[in-house]
Amino acid sequence: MGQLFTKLMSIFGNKEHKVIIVGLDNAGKTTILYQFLMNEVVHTAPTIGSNVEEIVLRNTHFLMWDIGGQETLRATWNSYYSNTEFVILVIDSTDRERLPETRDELYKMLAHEDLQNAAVLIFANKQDVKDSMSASEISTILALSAIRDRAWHIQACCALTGEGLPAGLDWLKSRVTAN
Ligand SMILES: Nc1nc2c(ncn2[C@@H]2O[C@H](COP(=O)(O)OP(=O)(O)OP(=O)(O)O)[C@@H](O)[C@H]2O)c(=O)[nH]1
Ligand SMILES: [Mg+2]
Repeated sequence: MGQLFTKLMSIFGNKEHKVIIVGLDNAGKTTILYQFLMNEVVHTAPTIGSNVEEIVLRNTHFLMWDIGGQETLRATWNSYYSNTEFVILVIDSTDRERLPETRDELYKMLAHEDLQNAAVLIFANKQDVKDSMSASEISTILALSAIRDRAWHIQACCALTGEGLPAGLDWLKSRVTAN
């Protein structure tokens, strides 16, 4: 009965897909979440804890958790991992210095047992800033091509204009359909 209910829910598009949005502080996670929700730029303050919103894309429901990225908060990220289908990793493409720190956080997450089935979408954010790193440069530094045990995708974007965000959401949706 439970299984039938789940099946019917998925046929009618009501299943909620859990997404966590992670990345270092100041990457633009909260800005992206509210662009998804309202198509506008909200004034943000550093997130302490998390924000959660339901984003609906053509009948597919995503429950998105935007988690604070300050160093002291990163130890709490794993309390959000269970039942996560998608990880969105947001990168400040102007922050060359801390890209190795992001890489460490990424590989720590990928090794976590609760995320073994999660696909990963990487947003190379802040592409509007001159001299920001390109998506392919970031991809090389993060060694993304070495990730073979799950689906991943990198997308250049600018959370202030929203450019690149719909393409990222489309990728999430395509993965839902693929599963
Ligand atoms: N130029 C530019 N600034 C951006 C962009 N996206 C976000 N910002 C700015 O970056 C700053 C941090 O954005 P937030 O969304 O609060 O960052 P966060 O990742 O949620 O940070 P924490 O909550 O501390 O983890 C804000 O001043 C945003 O306006 C972008 O695409 N381009
Ligand atoms: Mg935030």
